[in-house]
Parts: sequence; structure tokens; C-alpha cells
Amino acid sequence: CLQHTLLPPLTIIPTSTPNWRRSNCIPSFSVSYHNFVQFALDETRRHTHLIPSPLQEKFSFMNSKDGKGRLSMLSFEAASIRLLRSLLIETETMQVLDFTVFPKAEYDVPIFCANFFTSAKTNIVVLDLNPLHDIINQYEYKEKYFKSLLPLGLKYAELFPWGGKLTSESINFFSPIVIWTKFTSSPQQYDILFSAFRDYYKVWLELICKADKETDESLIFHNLEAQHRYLTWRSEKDPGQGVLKKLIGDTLAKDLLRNFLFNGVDELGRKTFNDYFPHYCTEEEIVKKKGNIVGKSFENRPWNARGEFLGNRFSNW
Ligand code: BLA
Repeated sequence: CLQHTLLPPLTIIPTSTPNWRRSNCIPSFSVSYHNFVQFALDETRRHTHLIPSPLQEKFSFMNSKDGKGRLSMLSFEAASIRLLRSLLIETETMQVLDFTVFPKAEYDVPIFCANFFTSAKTNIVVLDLNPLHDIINQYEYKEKYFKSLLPLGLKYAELFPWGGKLTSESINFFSPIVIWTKFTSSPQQYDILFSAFRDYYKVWLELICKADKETDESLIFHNLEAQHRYLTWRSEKDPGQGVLKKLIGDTLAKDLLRNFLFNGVDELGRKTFNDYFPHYCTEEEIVKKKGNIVGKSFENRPWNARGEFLGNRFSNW
């Protein structure tokens, strides 16, 4: 879309622009997440050798059903990385980045997670080093990976206010340095978001590069099960599911979720969603019956500056 270059940067072409409608191209949003992915790949290659994943053959590019949006997928593996994958969605009305890196089971390093949903007006952002194990009750795991990162988290917690209530279980997958925020679209915010993404990715790369490879079979299994539990949660409850289904239909969306985004959910373990999250089902039923928002919690950031959890210590690990 050459006309993008003629526009001031960081603006949105009104959807009524006749040229745009005719040329069927994606409007220029305030942000493009391509740079984010490019940065991550370049930075990873400075540390390790990336090998294209076998998934790349099947998942690379898709048009949305209406032909007006596109989905671009990339996936790689590396010595200590089971799967690095990214999904970019660009349509007339939204830009989405879902970028996640899963370590191999020999490493108990957190999962790198960047989920950015952008529409003309609003942005929904999760950026985190999702802990593999329980950090609310397991002091050692929190100390091992997050103690030294708290200043980084605090810096961005000031720049990005807490995004408000969220599905209660999600908090078990988040770390004390999670950036969970919503903001109205503005160029400055994207600059800060890009800076946060770079900082978080760099520290994650350091963690994975310095991590000791586990040799104890039972601990490797423990890591594997934790990853399977994470995949089970996300493939079932990802809030992006509805959007994906609308874009590419139920069957392709399910395939994308289970075989690409959360690849491993059908192979790494046998436990089901109910096995891992029995409490959730009961709660969801209550929510459905009462029609209220029992399932959402944490109006405010539930960690203090020392990374101590302030909510009730319920966790269903
Ligand atoms: C909303 N996305 C959300 C919310 C969270 C996340 C917490 C707020 C709603 C809620 O509490 O569920 C993200 N939740 C996560 C992440 C984890 C988690 C990263 O538990 C990790 C453990 N988001 C995407 C993609 C799309 C997307 C691919 O990742 C679209 C294709 C969209 N996310 C999206 C939309 C909303 C949302 C539209 C608002 C809808 C809603 O609130 O349910």
C-alpha cells in the first residue's frame, strides 16, 4: 500500500477513504507489529541459531473470510526453544500481535508472552514472562526468576496502569512484572510499548541463555506438565477465540489455536481442561447462572513493589 508513505505516520486512514476501499488494502494503523516481531527474531539470532519449525509449512499466511484481512504466521525452534511462534493479524479495523516463546521442557524458564490487540480506539495489552510454576505460593521460583526483574516491572507499571478486572485464573499465569493494560491509541503509547517489548524480550533471552539444562527426569516432567497446563488453559480460554472464529471460521480457528498457537496441547500431556481447572468449571457455571461477573477479579494490580501477591492466595496449581 504505497499510499501509507504519503500519510503522516501513526494515523488511521478513515474507513470511508474511497481509494482504500477500491484497492482493498489494510488501513495504516497507528502501529504495525511487524517491527516487534523483526526485533525479536534479530535479537534471538544474536544469541542462538533459529531453525524454521515444521509448522511453518502449514501455517504461514491466511486471508480472512471476507478477503479484507490477513493473518501472517512465523514459527521457529532453537537449542533451548521448543517453539517460538508469532501471529500477526491485520484487518480494516484491527491489528493483533500474538507472540509467544516456549522453552524446551528441560528448562523451567518462564514463557515469553506478548498479546496486543489494537483497534482504532483501544488497545488491550498483555506483556509478561509467564511463570511456568506457581509464583504465588512458591517463593523459590519467584526469587529465581523475578526478584531481579522487579525494577523493570515497576518502571512499566507506572507507565501502563493496570487494565482492570480480568478472568481470575489468568492471574495464576501472570508474573509480578506483568504488563496488563488498556489504553487509547496514541503514537507515544506505542513507542513505550515497543520499548517495553524490547526490554522484556532482552531479559527473557538472558534467562533462557543462562538457564541450566535440567537432567532430572521427574523435574523435566514437572516442566512439561506445567507447559501442557498452560497450553490447555490458553487453547480453551483465549479471549481472542471469538475474533479468530469471525475472521477465518470455526474449523480453521480451532486448527490455528490447537495446532499452531498452542501447539503441544494435544501431544505434551493427556490431562484435560477439567483435570487442571476443576474449580473454573464450577465458577463458570455459577457465573452463567447468576449472570454476573463472579469470574473476573483484580480491579487493581495485585502485587506490591516487592513482588508480593496482595490478592487472596487462592491458586489451583
Ligand atoms: C482480552 N486478553 C484479553 C484479556 C486478557 C487477555 C487477560 C481481558 C479479558 C479477560 O480477562 O479474559 C490475554 N489472558 C490473556 C493472556 C493470558 C490470559 C495473554 O490468561 C495468558 C495466560 N487477544 C489475542 C488475540 C486476539 C485477542 C490473538 O491474544 C484476537 C485475535 C483479542 N483479547 C482480545 C479481545 C479482548 C481480549 C478482543 C477483549 C474481549 C474480552 O474482554 O473478552
